[in-house]
Amino acid sequence: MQKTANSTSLISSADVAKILGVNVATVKRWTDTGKLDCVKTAGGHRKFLLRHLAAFAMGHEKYSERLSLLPLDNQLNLELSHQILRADFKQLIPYVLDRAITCDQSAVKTVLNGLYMVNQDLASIYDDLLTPILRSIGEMWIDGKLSVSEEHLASQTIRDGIIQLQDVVVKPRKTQGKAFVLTLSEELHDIPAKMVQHLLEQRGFQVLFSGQKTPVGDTVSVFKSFSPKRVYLSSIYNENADEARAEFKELQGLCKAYNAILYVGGSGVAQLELDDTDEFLHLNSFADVQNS
Ligand code: B12
Repeated sequence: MQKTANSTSLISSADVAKILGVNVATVKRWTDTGKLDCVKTAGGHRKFLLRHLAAFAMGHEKYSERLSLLPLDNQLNLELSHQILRADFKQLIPYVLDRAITCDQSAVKTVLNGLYMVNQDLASIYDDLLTPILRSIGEMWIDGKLSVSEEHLASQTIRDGIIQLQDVVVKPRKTQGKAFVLTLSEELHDIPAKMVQHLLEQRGFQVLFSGQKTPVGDTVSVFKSFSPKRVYLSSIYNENADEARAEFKELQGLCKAYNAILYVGGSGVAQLELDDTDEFLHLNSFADVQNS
């Protein structure tokens, strides 16, 4: 039977010992000393979530470099687990693209969770692994190699993999205030916005995620109720550039009125033909979001 750990799976002490390459007694001692978080069942058994392991791996490089991912997914073979350990994107890009096109959600989740667990930089997973894969899905659709519905299936498989990662991403206790992440009112592309959300949460921002098709004119209530310090607009495609530009101007006005810094990114920004007198910060990659 297929067994694939995802963000809500409860992992046993025995499997955690195998993953970290230590014995069960050590795992139990680490939970007692608080070095490794866990949850306890009614029967007092220790159980672990992926985010507990991710937090431990993030704080203990010695172990993250030699994690065994096999207990996490019984479909995983040694070669693939080594590609994840080495973050070998050259091999992983065609593999994940193929798994996305065949709607193999658990294979996509295993690669994303595995990369995050071995401390691979989240912005790099988004910039250097998932962006090329999503662009290839678009090219295959344009070249007629994928039908519209197959493009939907493949991109949604990636989107689901990203969304489940949200519960694995380690969020610092200290918060940095609120950040509002949106797309304009005619935009259906929200996968990059989800990536931005995770990167900001990983930095300690509380993210107000309104995602697809957000009518800017209606966001006054968000500024009033939540006073976000930062606003991130993701723009990938603008059906009507003039209307989109007018909406952008409205958003700019709101950011000015409510003292929020406006960040903009995405392949659709060029369509807005914004001139640099406009007060906003144009970011070109998820690494930029991480350093913004
Ligand atoms: C998935 C997808 C969809 C899905 C969206 C699902 C969802 N929930 O997101 C669906 C099926 C709904 C869809 C619909 C359409 N789509 Co579409 N879609 C895509 C696809 C395959 C991936 C989009 C994506 O997430 N890319 C990943 C991002 C990360 O890549 P990127 O933009 O290059 O990002 C880089 C930078 O821009 C930056 N970045 C990106 N976003 C952000 C945001 C911030 C804040 C920052 C700081 C940085 C940043 O970081 C990345 C660098 O590492 C693209 C192909 C492609 N090349 O992207 C087509 C694509 C964007 N779609 C396209 C089109 C034409 C459409 C439709 C009009 C098709 C139709 N006729 O119905 C509709 C329009 C819907 C609408 N009104 O928005 C075209 C757009 C062409 C253009 N720009 O003019 C593309 C490029 C396909 C193509 N090759 O032609 N689509």
